[in-house]
Amino acid sequence: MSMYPHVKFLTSAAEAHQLAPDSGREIAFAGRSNSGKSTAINAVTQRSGLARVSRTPGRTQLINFFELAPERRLVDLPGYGFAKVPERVRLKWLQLMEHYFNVRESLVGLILIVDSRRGLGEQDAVMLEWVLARDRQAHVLLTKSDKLNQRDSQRVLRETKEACADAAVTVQLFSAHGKKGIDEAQRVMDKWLDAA
Ligand SMILES: Nc1nc2c(ncn2[C@@H]2O[C@H](COP(=O)(O)OP(=O)(O)OP(=O)(O)O)[C@@H](O)[C@H]2O)c(=O)[nH]1
Ligand SMILES: [Mg+2]
Repeated sequence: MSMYPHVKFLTSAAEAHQLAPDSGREIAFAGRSNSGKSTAINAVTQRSGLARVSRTPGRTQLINFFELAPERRLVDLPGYGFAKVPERVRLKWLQLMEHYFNVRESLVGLILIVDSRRGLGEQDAVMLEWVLARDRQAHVLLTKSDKLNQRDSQRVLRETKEACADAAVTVQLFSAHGKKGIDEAQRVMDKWLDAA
């Protein structure tokens, strides 16, 4: 059963002044375009239609806020790393993200979504730096692990743990399609949100 039966879409922000009120606690989901962010949000909230899943990478250029319970939110940050995005769009993304990570008091942790077939990228490392600089925690989901065999998934898990050798970062394998690692991700989120 869903831990958050009343989860609902709250608001979208394209500009800094449109962010949801900064109170309570929230967890941000970030990752490359097409890494499986929206699918992961749907899996951990057990609501298949909550965050839109697109086959066209980079479509989500908004910060989308979802309310899990009063004063408890999930945030779907716009994806990055999509080659066809114009420079002007990329700069706007950068400004909005820097603003978000700088000001957000209610942010308790970052769930970083990384396609397990690609591994941790440069921009992923920057996201981790931003959140660690604010003394927040991070949890990496190596998504789409159903696409890898046992040996390769264990290798990418080990390599990612080595690359994220900071006490505030944890890493796990995840597959929304294979229903793998959903409980583990939910436990981390519940702990961060103080819901357990
Ligand atoms: N095999 C497999 N495919 C997945 C999994 N999770 C997501 N996908 C697929 O990956 C594609 C992108 O998923 P999204 O959830 O839309 O990714 P996103 O990161 O939200 O993408 P943007 O919002 O466009 O940046 C879709 O075609 C999904 O069906 C998974 O666990 N396994
Ligand atoms: Mg998405």
